Amino acid sequence: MIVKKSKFVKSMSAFAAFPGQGLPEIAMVGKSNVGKSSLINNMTGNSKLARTSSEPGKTRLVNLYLINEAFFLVDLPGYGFAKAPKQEKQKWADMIEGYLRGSEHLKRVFQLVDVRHAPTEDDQLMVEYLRHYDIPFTVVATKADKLSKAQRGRSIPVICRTLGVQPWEVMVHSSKDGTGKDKLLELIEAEIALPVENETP
Ligand SMILES: Nc1nc2c(ncn2[C@@H]2O[C@H](COP(=O)(O)OP(=O)(O)OP(=O)(O)O)[C@@H](O)[C@H]2O)c(=O)[nH]1
Ligand SMILES: [Mg+2]
Repeated sequence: MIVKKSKFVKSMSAFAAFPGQGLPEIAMVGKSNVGKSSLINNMTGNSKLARTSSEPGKTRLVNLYLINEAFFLVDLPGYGFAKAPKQEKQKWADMIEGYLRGSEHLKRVFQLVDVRHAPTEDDQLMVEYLRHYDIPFTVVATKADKLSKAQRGRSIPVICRTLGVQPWEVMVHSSKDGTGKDKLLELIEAEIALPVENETP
């Protein structure tokens, strides 16, 4: 798929109706600073679409981006940012959960993890949550540019074991050099072509 058009549509602090609702949605989930917003920018080829930062805790709302007038990429706040005030962390968790439970058109979640590190306990809880609510997800091991191929070969099995997924289910990605971007876009293309069936609870 070629992304020809991408635009910001809406930010929301709690799940609510939004313009264009009904089109399929693909959401980014992962700990703070893992690269969720960067992934959206990389996939759309628009480095200014979603705001990113080297400091964790940049995305603080549910942000919707309309792509090719055909589907939404949904950027979510991160979890696991230890230094954030407790109240703020709770707010972000409520937003993530509110969106994941509220959206009727969520087709797939991209569960981001840092390719360099074993997934955290929060990552494991998130994956358990997605499984529990039958939300299809793909593990995206990002920041791949930070490791050699050999190093990735050692770290992917750790990610697989920790999250209970198979190696061929993990998409290796880098927002810096574009590794894996085309595969992710193909996956989205296949996903949005499917009819909407089981709506999330
Ligand atoms: N080298 C490298 N850096 C990356 C990659 N993806 C993201 N980054 C950097 O990681 C930092 C965090 O990226 P963001 O996209 O803002 O992360 P986020 O997950 O949206 O973070 P929050 O909004 O705080 O939850 C930024 O400094 C990015 O430039 C990548 O693939 N490779
Ligand atoms: Mg972000």
